[in-house]
Amino acid sequence: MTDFNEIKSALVAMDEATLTRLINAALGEKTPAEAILNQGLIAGMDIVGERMENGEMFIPEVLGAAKLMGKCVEVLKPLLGEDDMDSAGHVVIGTVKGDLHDIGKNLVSMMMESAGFIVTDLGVDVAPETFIKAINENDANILALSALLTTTMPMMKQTVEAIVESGLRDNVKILVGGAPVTQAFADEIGADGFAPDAGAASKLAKTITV
Ligand code: B1M
Repeated sequence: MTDFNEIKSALVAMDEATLTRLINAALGEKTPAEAILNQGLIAGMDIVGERMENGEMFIPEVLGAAKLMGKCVEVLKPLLGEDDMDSAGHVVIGTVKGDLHDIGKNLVSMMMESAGFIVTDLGVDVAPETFIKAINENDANILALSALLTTTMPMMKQTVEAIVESGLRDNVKILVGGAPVTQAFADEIGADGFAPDAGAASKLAKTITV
């Protein structure tokens, strides 16, 4: 009988050997891969996100847990139907044009994937037209924009405006974040939400798509 709490704890503790053993045992017992993902790994990452928000876990640990989660997802992926992976939605994410910072954005990307989203990560220095192309091609329902420089924050506004002009605004929820970004700025540029950190971003993405 699979104990999902053990899987959650091993992920939060970043105990790769135990986690691998538990997942293999669960698969051996014919526990469905989607149950391992949802009740074990995603539930574990929810705890990581909460600890990050509370200042109980720090960036290197969160990155470590997210990377470990990614490894486990790779193992489970062939056993999951596409519908299971798609259930949370499709996120297009990138750091806006002119900005090369990607550490925080990568963390958001990983947390979104860990929360069950399919993520198309466009990298850094992403122009508005590139975001628009990716939203169209992937039929994305969430756009996540990152900016670390006060000088590139106006590019977030330009990106939102370009999406309005493209006619796609009603198709996507736009979330923004990055060290200099605030809720007030998100409101000002007409974004749908702001998240101060990666845990909050994946939580917000989940609630906003419901
Ligand atoms: Co740069 N840099 N940098 N830098 N850099 C800052 C941002 C700066 C604050 C440093 C400083 O002066 N104190 C400053 C900006 C000042 C300002 O605008 N007010 C600065 C500067 C000036 C510059 C250059 C202009 C320096 C120069 O060349 N003269 C230059 C600009 C290059 C460019 O982008 N065009 C530059 C370059 C670089 C490096 C390339 C050397 C490197 C980036 C490497 C990389 O990313 N691969 C770098 C770094 C590392 C930093 C600092 C030190 C660290 C940033 C970081 O990775 N933090 C940074 C100082 C600082 O922030 N303390 C600084 C860790 C990361 C996990 O946090 O990115 O905030 P963060 O992400 C968080 C949240 O913000 C949030 O979740 C993440 C996880 O919790 N979040 C989102 C982020 N994106 C989100 C998207 C969402 C939601 C939440 O969507 C929904």
